[in-house]
Amino acid sequence: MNDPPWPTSSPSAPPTDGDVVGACPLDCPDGCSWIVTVSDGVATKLRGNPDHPFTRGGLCKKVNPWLDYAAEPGRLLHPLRRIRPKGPGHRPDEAFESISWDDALAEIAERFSTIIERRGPAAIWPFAGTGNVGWVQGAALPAGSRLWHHLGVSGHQVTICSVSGHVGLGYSMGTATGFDPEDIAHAGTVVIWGSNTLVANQHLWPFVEQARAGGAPVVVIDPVRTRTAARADLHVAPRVGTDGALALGLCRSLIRAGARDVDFVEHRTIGFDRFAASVERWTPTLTARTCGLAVAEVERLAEVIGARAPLAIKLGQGMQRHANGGQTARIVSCLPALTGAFDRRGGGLVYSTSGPYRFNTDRAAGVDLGHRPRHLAMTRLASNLAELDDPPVEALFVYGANPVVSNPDVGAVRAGLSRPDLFTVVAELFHTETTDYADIVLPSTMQHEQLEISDSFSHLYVHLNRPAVAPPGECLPHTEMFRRLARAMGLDEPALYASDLDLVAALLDTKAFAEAGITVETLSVTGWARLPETAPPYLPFAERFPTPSGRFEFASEKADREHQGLLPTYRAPVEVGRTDDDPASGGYDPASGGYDLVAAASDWHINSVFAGTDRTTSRTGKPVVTVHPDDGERDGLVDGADVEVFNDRGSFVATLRLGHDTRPGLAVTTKGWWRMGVNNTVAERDSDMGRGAVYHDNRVAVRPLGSRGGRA
Ligand SMILES: Nc1nc2c(c(=O)[nH]1)N[C@H]1C(S)=C(S)[C@@H](COP(=O)(O)OP(=O)(O)OC[C@H]3O[C@@H](n4cnc5c(=O)[nH]c(N)nc54)[C@H](O)[C@@H]3O)O[C@H]1N2
Ligand SMILES: Nc1nc2c(c(=O)[nH]1)N[C@H]1C(S)=C(S)[C@@H](COP(=O)(O)OP(=O)(O)OC[C@H]3O[C@@H](n4cnc5c(=O)[nH]c(N)nc54)[C@H](O)[C@@H]3O)O[C@H]1N2
Ligand code: SF4
Ligand SMILES: [Mo]
Repeated sequence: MNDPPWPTSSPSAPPTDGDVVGACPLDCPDGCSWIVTVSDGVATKLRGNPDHPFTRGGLCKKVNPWLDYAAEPGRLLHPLRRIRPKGPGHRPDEAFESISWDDALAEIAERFSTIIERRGPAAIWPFAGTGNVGWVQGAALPAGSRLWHHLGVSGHQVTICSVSGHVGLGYSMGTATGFDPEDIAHAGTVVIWGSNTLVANQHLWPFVEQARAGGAPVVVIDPVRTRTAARADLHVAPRVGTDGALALGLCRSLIRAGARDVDFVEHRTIGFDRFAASVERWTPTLTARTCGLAVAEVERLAEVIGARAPLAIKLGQGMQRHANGGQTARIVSCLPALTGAFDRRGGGLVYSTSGPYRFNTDRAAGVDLGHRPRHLAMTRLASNLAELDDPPVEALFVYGANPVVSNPDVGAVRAGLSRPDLFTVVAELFHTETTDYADIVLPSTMQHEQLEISDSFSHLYVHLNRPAVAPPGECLPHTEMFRRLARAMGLDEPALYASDLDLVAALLDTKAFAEAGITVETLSVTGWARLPETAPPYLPFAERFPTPSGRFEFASEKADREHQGLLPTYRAPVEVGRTDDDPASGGYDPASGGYDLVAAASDWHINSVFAGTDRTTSRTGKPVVTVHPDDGERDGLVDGADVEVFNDRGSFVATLRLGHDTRPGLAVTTKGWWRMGVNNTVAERDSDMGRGAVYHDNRVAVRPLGSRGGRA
């Protein structure tokens, strides 16, 4: 039971001295390559890898103090067992006692085995989040897949982040993987749509500036005047959730202005005529009214995006966190199709570069070991805990996830996690609001202490992250936790005991990697390599689109069969973006008060990582919510005062700021804060496609703290 977690002489063994290449594990598009300097077995310095073509030696202000973060006094170092009732009522040092790994694993094995015997394996739900998005330890595969397949437990759908956009773009483009983000430097016009690039994807920015230097105007479409929007040549701020209408209006204008690439549309697309007929109703007047813009703004935007080819759209995740998010992404992709931009370097659309089939994930995940009886949506944690029977969820294994902060409808999540019959294991780095509900807490390694392979959703490189130092205390990588759990459960399937190096080898076991000469050994030296079959200039659609017809599909029979409409069509969001005069909108009267709420990426944390320890909060200050001064005056809100933001689902408290960087009727804050509870107010509803979350489709009211009144 007490074997050292590492084989001793291989790329997975930490050295005593020297520089070790690795990569940031966080759920950030940039996927930075890094170098850790080790001296006498201690990590003394972390810096960006200057050789990396996309991240070019940079990290970010969140991750620069990574080694300090790893050494914070609150770091979990030993397994813990709960000795007080679940919930936030007790400090962690009162709520838990330290136990040995053997005792922790024996208890988990015993509970899991009993549950499997009584209810069947589907009663166990491995709940993997995006705290680490690598392919060995993280959420990408996720870690433990072989054990989960072998046991036949419930499957876990990571619906929390980007799925609606993936499904929506799948109908039109066949994939959400678009152009090489580096190629945005070659764009004729850059449109950054629903992405706060300077905050959430900062290493893309130099390539945007390169395009600008070449004459490309930079357009940002975001209801908020973000830092990125402030740097644009043109910023258009539609009402939240109305981008689909805006894109349809732009398609109509481009068609009418003769900006269509006739050859591309004829030979590389299907359904254009029907699509063109369907957008006729989206006059600049209807578009402007639906989106809360001036007609002249819509016309100007159409002019700018039609003027210089090729058109490059960087689509962010923000604009698909809505009830209509999938359809919106699908509509936006029609713009570069109209102008034939997909065929040119620096043209088209990019949402995410993470194509799922680059690694041999089936082998690494052990899909041949068993099947998963059902698949549970991550963002439906509360309702799944409350409502499922046949069988109910009786055990959760939570790793790299902090659902009490990150999930929608946190009040209902807390209620579910409080169920006395639920057995919850949480593997973590620190105590979180989620460990408040754990029966057993397991201490995890951090990236510089483990072997990992990763890629990115904004570049086309693969990384090997070598462990630089031995783990502190009794921390273990997830993979080792699952090997030991398998042993504690008495399982004898050899595939469950594959080493981390075996898992890396399984991931790289494809013809494409072999032909490109990319192996563990080569990656151990450089830390990164260009993904096979993506040599620049990378034009993913040069021959065909991976759709059923092989063409870009303005009209999609697949979408039609799946009840998503043959043609992309605008539907109003459920809670936000309502207008008093658009019949499709639910008839909201802006004079009556209430706010659309957007809680997007913060500069200082990445989701809930770095958001909770004393040192990080001393840098970040308190959470802020910004509203327009006109609204503030109407609602009696004072700059700098604490306010309560609420709706019938719940509330949170933040410091009010009055600012012109938001539109009237829109309140803006950031996600990830611990003990703030922004997601108390968010509904646990599915978006239109892929069961995605609807974080920015949220209606709230704001009132001075301690007062009553106001309505959502
Ligand atoms: N209101 C609102 N809410 C949102 C969003 C939004 O836009 N608005 N965005 C959503 C999105 S896009 C996402 S991806 C989710 C993310 O939500 P989650 O899946 O919960 O992921 P994170 O908050 O990134 O990290 C979760 C936990 O992982 C832990 N962790 C980090 N590294 C490791 C590790 O190596 N091992 C282990 N065991 N733990 C680790 C961290 O300490 C942290 O507590 O949040 C969503 N929540
Ligand atoms: N610093 C930092 N970086 C991060 C993260 C972080 O928490 N902090 N999170 C990471 C993760 S998990 C992800 S998924 C990505 C997400 O990063 P982004 O793709 O940038 O997504 P969001 O932060 O949700 O929102 C981006 C922008 O969309 C805007 N937006 C919201 N609703 C709408 C809409 O209806 N229309 C339009 N046009 N815009 C809208 C918001 O105002 C916001 O400025 O970033 C990653 N990078
Ligand atoms: S969080 Fe993003 S920008 Fe910061 S180091 Fe990690 S990958 Fe790079
Ligand atoms: Mo995300």
